[in-house]
Amino acid sequence: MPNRGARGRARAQAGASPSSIAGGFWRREAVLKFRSYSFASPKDPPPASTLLRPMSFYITTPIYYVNAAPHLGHAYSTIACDVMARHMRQRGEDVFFLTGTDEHGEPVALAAEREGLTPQELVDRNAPRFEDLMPRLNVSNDFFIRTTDPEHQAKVQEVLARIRDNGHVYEGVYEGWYCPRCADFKTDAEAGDDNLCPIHRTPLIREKEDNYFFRLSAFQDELLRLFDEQPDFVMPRHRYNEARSFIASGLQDISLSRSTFTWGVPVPWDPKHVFYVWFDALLNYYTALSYARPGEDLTDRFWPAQYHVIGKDILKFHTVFWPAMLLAAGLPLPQHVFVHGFLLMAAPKADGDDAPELMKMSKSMGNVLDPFAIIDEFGADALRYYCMRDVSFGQDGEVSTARFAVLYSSELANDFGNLASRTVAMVHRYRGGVVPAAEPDPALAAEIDSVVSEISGLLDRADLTAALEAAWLRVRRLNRYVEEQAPWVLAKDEARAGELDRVLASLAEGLRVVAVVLHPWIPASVEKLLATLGAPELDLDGARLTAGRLAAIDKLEPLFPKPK
Ligand code: ME8
Repeated sequence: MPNRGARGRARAQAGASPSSIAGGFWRREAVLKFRSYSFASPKDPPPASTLLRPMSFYITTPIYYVNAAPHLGHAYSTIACDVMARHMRQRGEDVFFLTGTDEHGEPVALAAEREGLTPQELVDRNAPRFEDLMPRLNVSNDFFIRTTDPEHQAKVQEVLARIRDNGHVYEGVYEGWYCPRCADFKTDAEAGDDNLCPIHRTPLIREKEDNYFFRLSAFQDELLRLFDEQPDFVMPRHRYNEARSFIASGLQDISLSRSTFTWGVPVPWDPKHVFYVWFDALLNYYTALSYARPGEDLTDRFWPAQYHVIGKDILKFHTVFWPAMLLAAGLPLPQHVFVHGFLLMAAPKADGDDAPELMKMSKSMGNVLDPFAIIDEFGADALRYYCMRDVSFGQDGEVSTARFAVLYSSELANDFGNLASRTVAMVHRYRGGVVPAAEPDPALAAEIDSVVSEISGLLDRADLTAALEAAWLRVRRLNRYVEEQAPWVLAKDEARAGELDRVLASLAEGLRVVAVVLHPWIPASVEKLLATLGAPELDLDGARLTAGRLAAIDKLEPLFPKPK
């Protein structure tokens, strides 16, 4: 088996995050936050030795199945995590951001068989499509895990053997319904009268096989206690309620292994079995830390995760199975599972009716927006902005190419692009390309500066849409300021030169500050703009209007040009 870990390690170093951004204010805030939740031990205050260290912030996307091509839904979760990771780095936190691919299980084995390939050949061909998506999206992941990495597999065996040693595994026979497309077992109630998968509407398979079982039922009370004690364990609230009622309705033991196919991580105590793909997959969040950096184990530094970000389709696995597994292994639990909604897109109705129906974007429905095509035409920033702006994070939302085009031109090109162009142009026209060292307008400064703490508070709760809106309010405020102050009028009157200096300094500095806070959403455009302003620093400590911060600036090409 090729050493995928080594390939990933090379990427991990190339994509390593800037770690030395100063962050005095944020560090003070960090020490007030209790970062790890360990169900086994009471919440103690952090030890004094951590007081001067940045807070570690570990965030993960789901790992994606490789038996289909990546689509905008995958890009969506990944961009969301990237926004949070980049923001935390701006606060000076110690960030680790993980994404990757889920490569075992029956669906992959079946897809390989259909194509006349071995499963390994299939995953080696398809995983790079996902890995290549990351730089195209300008995503700053610190590692890309593949569940076929030998280091991952060894760690999965170690943790699951520990769960068995702890008495939570027994041997039995599974008889019931199974959906190969979900890689999930279904209860009789879910199978209904027609024995169809409630998600895919395809026939379920009646399975009878020897399995090892995980004693999920034994964790019901502990899980309920976790939910009661940590009401933000699952976010947003309606997903918390959904997960809690699933637990409260009674938990059944679940299959831990499969014995009718071999494409998976072998069960070390009985190699006729492979682990059920979800146990292998969920553990990626934990195993990656042990080998993402050559010769270094990052587990103590980053475990437990602050945020697992997932779509609502995999809520049960992450909010019920996963914490139960960690409790069974005696490992600390993540702080938050944030469950976002689906991107929906109009799809032709199956019955040939003309009126399209809004459906979850998915390959099998044929209603997929191709992220690569959008990036080719408009750039990654435009895609990133659109995804975070148009669909309220945590809710379902419709996406369409028409709406994308509207927001590109009205918000990115007009609101932000024009603010940048005209600010830079006026500094050149009226002051020879040098930003005056005047004191910025205090009223405006107060309105703009408050964006930093506002966004930080919102992103602590993963409220990505509201945080972007908070930044955009300031973009609009600066555009209004231009109209209110009318620098072109001031420029006609030599006696008002001081006023013009102040207006230009306020605008240029205001633009710099909103650009810095917008960096997580539209990093390439912001870097281009900040380079023009001669102020490339991204740390949030420096994101406040400051006299004399800017001096000579360059000319600026349009940030969001009309598409070709
Ligand atoms: O479920 N809208 O992988 P997967 C929003 N391997 N997000 C979407 C989406 C849509 N229309 N479609 C997909 C798996 N997603 C497992 C996960 S994790 C240990 C194992 C996103 O390739 C969303 O995050 O089916 C969803 O949860 C995930 O892709 C499912 O990806």
